[in-house]
Amino acid sequence: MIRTRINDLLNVRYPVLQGGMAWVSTASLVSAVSEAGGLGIIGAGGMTPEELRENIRQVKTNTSYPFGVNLMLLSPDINEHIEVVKKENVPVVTTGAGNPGSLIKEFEALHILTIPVVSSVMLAKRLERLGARAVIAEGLESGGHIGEVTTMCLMPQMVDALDIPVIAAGGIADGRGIVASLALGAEGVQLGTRFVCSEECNVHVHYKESILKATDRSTVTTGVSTGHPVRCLRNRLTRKFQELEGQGVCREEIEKMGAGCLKLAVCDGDVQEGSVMAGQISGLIHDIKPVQAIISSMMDDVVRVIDKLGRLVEV
Ligand code: TUI
Repeated sequence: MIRTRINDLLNVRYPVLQGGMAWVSTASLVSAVSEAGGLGIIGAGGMTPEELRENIRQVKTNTSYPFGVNLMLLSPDINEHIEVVKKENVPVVTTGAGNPGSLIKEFEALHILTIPVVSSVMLAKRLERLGARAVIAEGLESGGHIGEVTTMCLMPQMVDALDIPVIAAGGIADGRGIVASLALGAEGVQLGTRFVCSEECNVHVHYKESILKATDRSTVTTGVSTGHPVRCLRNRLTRKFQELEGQGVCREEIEKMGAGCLKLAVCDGDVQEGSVMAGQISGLIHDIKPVQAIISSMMDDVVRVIDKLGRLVEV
């Protein structure tokens, strides 16, 4: 059993969070993760305010364990999403793709824990000063919208710079990854891609199969020229993106092309023209399993790996 400040902060059995992925993290996945002892997180990005409210209510019906909502700060509906979260008694909010700033105090007053996802030490320190209760440090191995530093380099620098607990994200999909994160000073981990390949995740089966087929070099980063880098599995869409970016096509044009592509892959299963956001760890994922099996076998592995490491020490 692994116990850190995150267990008590979030009131969870395992310090394991499920990434609040837009279009992917809906009630069925979220409640399964919370039931299995982790923290399931609804991805508000892509949802209408009504859909978000429905998903929150569904999770509360399915489980009495804590859960969270991820607010994608670039969402056009962000203000309405904030109102829904405030009204529906959501215990934990994570934020992504921007600076949550003054939201932290507003949520804190309502006893909502705010845990920003960050990809730089500078922003993390600012958010700690503003009252963030923990941060999720996301390395560039992650799928979707990413920063510029790897988890390996980001984690120890975050841990040294902050007093609040740091949760590692990006490149973690098994017990070894969790132990490595703990070694770097993490008090929790967040996994996205691993949970996409679960039975309870409602993405199109073609999306899951693309991840199962992936190897270590299957992902690429698009949108670097627009200032919004996004990691996806290589396909016809990413080749088209790279061609346009190489020709210096303007940011607006490229972003217009990207809009709606994630939904196309997740909902319609078009894994050639759609955006199949997934992390660099995709190549490690070989099966689709129930969430409970993913979490329990991973936590068993954590104990085995730590035990093995202990035996490396000569006395
Ligand atoms: O948010 C994510 N990952 C995402 S959001 C997303 S939805 C999307 N759909 C289409 C195109 C683009 C995105 C898919 N994946 N991860 C959390 C994260 N946040 N990673 C990095 C950051 C971040 C970046 C800049 C956090 C703060 C930040 O601050 C900038 C500032 O304002 O200081």
